[in-house]
Amino acid sequence: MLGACHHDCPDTCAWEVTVVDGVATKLKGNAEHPITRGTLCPKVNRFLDRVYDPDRLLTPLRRSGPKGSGAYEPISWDEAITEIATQMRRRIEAGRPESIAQFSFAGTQGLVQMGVMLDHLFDVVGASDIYREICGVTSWQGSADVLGRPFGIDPESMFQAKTIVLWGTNTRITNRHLWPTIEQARADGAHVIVVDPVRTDTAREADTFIQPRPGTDVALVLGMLHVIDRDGLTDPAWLEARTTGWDELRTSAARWTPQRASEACGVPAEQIEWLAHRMATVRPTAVRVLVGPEHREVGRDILRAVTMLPAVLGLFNELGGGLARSVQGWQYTALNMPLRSHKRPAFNMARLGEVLVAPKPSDPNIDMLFVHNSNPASVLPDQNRVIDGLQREDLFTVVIEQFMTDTARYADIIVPSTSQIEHLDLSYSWGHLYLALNQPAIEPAGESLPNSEIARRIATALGVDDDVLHMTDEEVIRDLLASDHPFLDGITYEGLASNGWARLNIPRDLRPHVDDVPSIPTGKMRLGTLEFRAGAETRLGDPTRAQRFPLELISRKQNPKFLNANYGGFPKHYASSGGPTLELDAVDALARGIASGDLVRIHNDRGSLTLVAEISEDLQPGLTSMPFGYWNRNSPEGRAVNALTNPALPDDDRGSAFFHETLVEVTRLSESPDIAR
Ligand SMILES: Nc1nc2c(c(=O)[nH]1)N[C@H]1C(S)=C(S)[C@@H](COP(=O)(O)OP(=O)(O)OC[C@H]3O[C@@H](n4cnc5c(=O)[nH]c(N)nc54)[C@H](O)[C@@H]3O)O[C@H]1N2
Ligand SMILES: Nc1nc2c(c(=O)[nH]1)N[C@H]1C(S)=C(S)[C@@H](COP(=O)(O)OP(=O)(O)OC[C@H]3O[C@@H](n4cnc5c(=O)[nH]c(N)nc54)[C@H](O)[C@@H]3O)O[C@H]1N2
Ligand code: SF4
Ligand SMILES: [Mo]
Repeated sequence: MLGACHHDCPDTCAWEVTVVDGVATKLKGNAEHPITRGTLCPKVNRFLDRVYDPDRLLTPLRRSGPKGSGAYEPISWDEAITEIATQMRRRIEAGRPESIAQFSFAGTQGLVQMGVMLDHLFDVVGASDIYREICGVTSWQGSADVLGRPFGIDPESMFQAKTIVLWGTNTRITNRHLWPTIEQARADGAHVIVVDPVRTDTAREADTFIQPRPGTDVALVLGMLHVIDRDGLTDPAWLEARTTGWDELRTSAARWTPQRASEACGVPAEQIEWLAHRMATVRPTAVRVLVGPEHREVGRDILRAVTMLPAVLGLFNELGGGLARSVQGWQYTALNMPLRSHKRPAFNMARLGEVLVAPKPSDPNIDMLFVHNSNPASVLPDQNRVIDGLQREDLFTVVIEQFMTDTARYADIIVPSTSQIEHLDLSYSWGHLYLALNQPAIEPAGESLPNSEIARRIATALGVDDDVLHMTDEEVIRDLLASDHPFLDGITYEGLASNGWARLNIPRDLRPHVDDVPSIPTGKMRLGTLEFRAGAETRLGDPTRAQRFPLELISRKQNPKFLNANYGGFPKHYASSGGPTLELDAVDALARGIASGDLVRIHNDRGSLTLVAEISEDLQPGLTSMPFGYWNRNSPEGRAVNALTNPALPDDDRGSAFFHETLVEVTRLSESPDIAR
């Protein structure tokens, strides 16, 4: 049976499931799919083990012990739905539907199971929503500051590039199916450059690795712009016709000699000069970004600065060049996306802990939490407060899940959801321009149900009479495809069902922002003043705090067998070390008397963890790193890296939390690993 991966991964692979006597026996990448090219990835190669895992949740459950204890008893679907509907109705009838919060993210990216039905249900009910902005929105904003609606180039077109800059993205790990395109370009003479504060697996395979200090990319870009202007590397006709604000930008850059930029960002001045010249002169030049640098106070500034390079140099002019970012915008434009009410009260998802334990006057007063497609106890910053909130006795929590995650353990009712090979869905991609139809290959495990069906059952129990909530999954997909947008010309449900996938009908020679400027009213990219600043929780930004917590902590997606927190409870997916380690630079380790293998305590005033140290040559002095994705059970404290990370947000409560701007101290522990938090 033909299907597609549901993970929040830019690759959206198409797959084939072999089924024998109702049992899925083999899962393999679709060989015909131009991006998948027949292979999946180390996370998903053993996905069938996950589907048939003995710990899979198979019946609805009611809590039978204290919150967090994991003690549950099975109940019937009727009991579960009745209880959920009763709890919701009580709040709706009391005139406070906003005390119910829907909390969801991208556990599945299939459009039906990710949202359509449940979102609609909570829209109709008037429950509180969250700004689902932990990923991608800050990047979008930074690029939008320059490009208006920041449509990126087709990443597949990068095979034509001669210079490829992977700017703060760990392609080999996070976007592995782009690598063959990069290799193809390289075989044709392209030079691949990685800009990252960490020597990542991708950096190791690059032709040139550029290692700025964390959060200093704006200084690096200002130095490059200085060189670009000084050496006349711009095309005045392009700047005049296609941009505004070049005069302000060159004034900003005038003071940033390569020497000064080097002092701020740590990249040698000669390398700054070289990168500016290479990008400007050996073209087409593609700049690839995803989300890494966005998880910072200066994340939007960094993305804006990086987007200015293709704008100033006119890199969009040549096919294969320009800014290659998320292509979600193309996909959502093509599809007939359901209308959302957008009238619900909302708060930024990264503030869940605060909203539950110490709400601001403007926050809704939440006493019912409905979680699906997300694992907030694991993925959010401020983990200690998130868990304090989930422990509130007066909070009624419902979780739809496949496994007893860090979040599910605090639920009052857990209901089991189907896996991707058990339900129907339409998969879009933010890493390429292909749609895929995921058809169910086997019957649902145990009593599990698709999220959409759970929404329909709750709607029926609540007596909500609404057309959308009566639609079948197939009808929803047909409706998504029923737009008259030319990008969908020729793409039908039947065609997808027989072929599995289809490329959006976007001409391969379309140069976004050149042939078609879909977004900026003036048709001109916005440059303007650019300033380098440091985030508040960094060594430069807060020297006083840095005296107590002198190291910066980054928590990346570095495990090839993890996908966010999906596999962090599956020991077969762990790194060879057997669990998370804290990576330290040799200079910092020496100063603290720490050797590889020592037990250390990493802490700040938000939390503390005990784990094994590993001296790494991939970092730089002052920078530590811990992988994101391990479940909380992997430390003696029952917490993971997000117990330490910075939950601060932009003033308008929008965008990503500042995860990577986190100051910590690390100390060598003597004998006992047991410490209080
Ligand atoms: N420290 C640190 N924290 C981070 C990040 C980081 O880099 N560092 N990255 C951030 C980013 S970019 C992201 S996107 C978020 C990810 O945050 P989330 O989207 O919350 O994380 P996931 O682990 O991808 O998925 C959550 C859950 O969805 C469930 N799920 C899968 N399919 C279905 C389904 O069909 N139905 C239901 N009901 N559930 C399903 C899975 O079992 C899984 O437990 O984390 C953020 N947190
Ligand atoms: N194996 C695997 N693949 C995944 C995921 C996963 O968990 N595991 N998660 C998926 C998801 S949800 C997402 S959003 C994508 C994310 O994909 P990426 O954006 O590629 O991954 P990240 O690990 O978030 O960050 C990428 C890099 O940003 C760097 N970085 C941090 N701060 C800065 C900075 O100030 N400047 C610069 N230049 N670089 C900086 C980090 O060191 C890191 O190497 O990956 C997806 N793919
Ligand atoms: S997680 Fe990403 S790379 Fe792996 S199968 Fe899914 S879409 Fe492909
Ligand atoms: Mo993400």
